[in-house]
Amino acid sequence: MSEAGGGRGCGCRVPQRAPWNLVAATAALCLVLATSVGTARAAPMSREEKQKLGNQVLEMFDHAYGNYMEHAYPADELMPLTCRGRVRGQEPSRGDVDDALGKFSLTLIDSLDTLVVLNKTKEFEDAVRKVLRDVNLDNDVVVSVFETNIRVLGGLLGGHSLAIMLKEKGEFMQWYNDELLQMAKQLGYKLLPAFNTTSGLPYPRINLKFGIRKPEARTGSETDTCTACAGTLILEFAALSRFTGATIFEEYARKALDFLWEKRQRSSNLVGVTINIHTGDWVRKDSGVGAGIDSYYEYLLKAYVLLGDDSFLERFNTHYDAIMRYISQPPLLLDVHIHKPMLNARTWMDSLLAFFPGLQVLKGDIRPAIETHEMLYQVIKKHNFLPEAFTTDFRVHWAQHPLRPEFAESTYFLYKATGDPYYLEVGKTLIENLNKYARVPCGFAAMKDVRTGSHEDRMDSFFLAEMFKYLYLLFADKEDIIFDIEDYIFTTEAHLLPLWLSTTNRSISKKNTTSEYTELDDSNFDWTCPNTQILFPNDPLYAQSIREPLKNVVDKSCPRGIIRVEESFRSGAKPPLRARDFMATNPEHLEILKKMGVSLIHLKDGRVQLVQHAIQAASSIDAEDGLRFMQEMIELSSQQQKEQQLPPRAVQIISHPFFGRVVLTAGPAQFGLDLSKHKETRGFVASSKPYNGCSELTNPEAVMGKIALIQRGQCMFAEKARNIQNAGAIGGIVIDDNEGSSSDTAPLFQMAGDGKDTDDIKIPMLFLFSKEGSIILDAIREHEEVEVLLSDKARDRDTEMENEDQPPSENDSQNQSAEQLLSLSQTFDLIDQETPENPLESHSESSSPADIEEAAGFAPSEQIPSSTESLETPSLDGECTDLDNQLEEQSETKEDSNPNVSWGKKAQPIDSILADWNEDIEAFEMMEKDEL
Ligand code: DMJ
Repeated sequence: MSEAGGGRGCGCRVPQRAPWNLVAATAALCLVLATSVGTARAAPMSREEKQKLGNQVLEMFDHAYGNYMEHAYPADELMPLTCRGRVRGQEPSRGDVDDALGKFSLTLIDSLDTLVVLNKTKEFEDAVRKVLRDVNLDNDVVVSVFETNIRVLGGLLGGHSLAIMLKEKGEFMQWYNDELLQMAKQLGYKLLPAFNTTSGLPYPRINLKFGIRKPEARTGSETDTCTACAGTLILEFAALSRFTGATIFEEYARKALDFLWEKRQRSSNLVGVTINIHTGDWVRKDSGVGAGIDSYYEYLLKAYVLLGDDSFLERFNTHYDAIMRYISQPPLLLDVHIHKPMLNARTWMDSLLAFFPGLQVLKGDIRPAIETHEMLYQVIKKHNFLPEAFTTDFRVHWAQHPLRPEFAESTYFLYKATGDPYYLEVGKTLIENLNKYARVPCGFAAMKDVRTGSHEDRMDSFFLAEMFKYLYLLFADKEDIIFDIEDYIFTTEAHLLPLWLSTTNRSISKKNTTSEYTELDDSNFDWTCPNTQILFPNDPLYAQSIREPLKNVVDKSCPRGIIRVEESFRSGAKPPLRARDFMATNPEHLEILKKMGVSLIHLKDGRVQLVQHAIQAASSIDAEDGLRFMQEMIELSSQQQKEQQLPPRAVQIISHPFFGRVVLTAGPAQFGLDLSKHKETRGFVASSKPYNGCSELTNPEAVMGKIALIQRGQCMFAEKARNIQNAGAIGGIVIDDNEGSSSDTAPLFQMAGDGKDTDDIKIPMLFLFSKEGSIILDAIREHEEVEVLLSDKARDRDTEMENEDQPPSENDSQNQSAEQLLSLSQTFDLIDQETPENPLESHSESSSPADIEEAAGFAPSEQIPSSTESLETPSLDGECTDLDNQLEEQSETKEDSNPNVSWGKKAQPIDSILADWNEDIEAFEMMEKDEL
């Protein structure tokens, strides 16, 4: 990162148009600085410790890169579980994710400049030769323009930038003659047909060989693209133009940016997530800083840094002001609607926004960066990784984690800005978690479910391009890197482009950009502080003082709505009442309700009905507040119903040759032993007879003391459980009878009881879809004796079981004792709310062969109800204290009951482990067709 740009217009001032919270933040800062002496902080890390961690990063990189080169190259990516290359067309399609793969040895190209940063100059030289010798950019394959730009074009340019740097130093790359740049230029020309639209926004995909629209191209009919997809080209394209003198690339990228800027929503200055490339209409009008938009903002600021063009800074600052006004709700960043920016568009955040604190450092706005980063770190501490999406009260929304680097990126930049060793400790945790949970014998595997620890057979190229770079740089001192990193800017894929490009081939002037810009005055630098290498060298306690109030923000989270202080500041009224805070017994709340046009009716059965009539509100602002209040109440109710649901469980195969490496995501049961409260159940598996488990078992001797496998269907789940329990089974796994079903493609559900008392069922019961179930069935066929562990979360196969597991989400639920009934007299059709994924539906087994499944009583409706629908809402009072106590109690119980689990792997000699692993790989290969 260069600090050059952020340094313009120095002066860390209170912004003139500052929202209330930032003014307060600035005021608080003075107070904090005066009182922070003596506040506990992370101890400084010794040079030895930093070097040790740096070496660990190097070893991890070798493990990832070495396995890619040995087992996958020249394929695009490594499949670390099956230890082979991912070749597009030879594997089942994963949809859009595969559009990054162009049969151009993606991981090798994406890793080029990482090799130099990590001081692996010889390997770099060798890698460049391989790229020049082996890579073909003319494949008949449809690729994403965005991904090809940031990973391949960026990778080639980063490689070229460091190749010429090394050549100039005189020791390495003496033979190099701009060959990578020539390849980059070739690729640049291949991408240009994508820009053949009236808007200048590129098509999202292109055929590397046939371009767009030709019959052979198989692409070109798309109408929409994401904002980031169209707005994340300028760094690579401008660098290509300036390196080569061919101005066309920079011109095209500028034109696309100009169009997006023109299309911003003028009243909010926000952009939507997707746009029609022909009409310029916003297709998705929600707006955040994560998926779909993220790097558009990043590239505006970095384009200013790299190209020195004020127009980019002015645009960035305009957007940033809007982001801080509407989206930033520290420590959260929440999507809003571009036309109604005071309305949240989601109740969850995606993991891509974790880059934003890093960008805020570049901007010079450190305080919110520290806050958001701290919140994200606490989510990570809870789940080991950042789940792809998590709710505003920090529950998992999408459980995958494809080893994304954004959080490491922000950690690095915050360390650079603050010098606070706390961020080194954060980096250390990231390293530990990667080694403990993602490392497999053949690389690092993405997490399929952070809650269970199950893996996916993928290691994305960005893991090598970004993660290792940022982690290594975090611990490196200046002398550990063979060049001055400050002379370069990081692209969104962490490729390095030299800052001297700003003065090279500047033939593209502002003539191609919109001409509305005036000379920037001071107000354009509101929020901007001088961004020197260490922003607070004399006050390392600064960051600590900002983190301190947030230290329990996730663990002790009492789900709350977000208070929109700006709104109340604007109207001069009290902040609008949030659904979370509402108490039907509070006279003040009732008064606010009345003002908002919401009336409250006490029903005979003690419940309460809420009805809103906008025309009865005191003003249009109050009516809007009322509308939002009702909307929040619905979301709250739906969320809390969801919280009652049980999280997924894990079935882990622990016997030879699996040794815990195979973890299957399983659905829980609403009856039987609760695995989140009790220690896990471990046992050998045996099929029951009859296999459907719907009558007394004819093979009790086979299932006695074992975990019985039963097929789904024909009778209720509870009936199956009773039959196997009577036969002496210690647990049961129900396997779906719908062939081909998988937790990859179908939402998991929990097995409901039979509507009667199920207290007699004492054994744990889990559900596996057919594909996961067949892994166990195949294992029995192959190995006869198969031992599994049924638990709430996969256990670490190498070490003792973790003691600090999550509190079960069923207990996160709010106290439901005092029911309130909410009904609405208004249909909220003006809110195009995204329907959140329902992670766990609830099913009851049908007794009919047709297998009719009904949602259990408390399965939530995700729909916004119409006027006649009603919702149960929980007690809204006093839940925080109770919840905290519950959680503490639970974690104590858990610690007490957790035994150590060891598979004896530690005692195994290395040869035997390798032999086991080979067998393991064979087993995986057998499962290949099942898309493990
Ligand atoms: C990377 O490819 C880039 O950082 C991109 O901007 C979005 N995120 C992925 C990694 O998560």
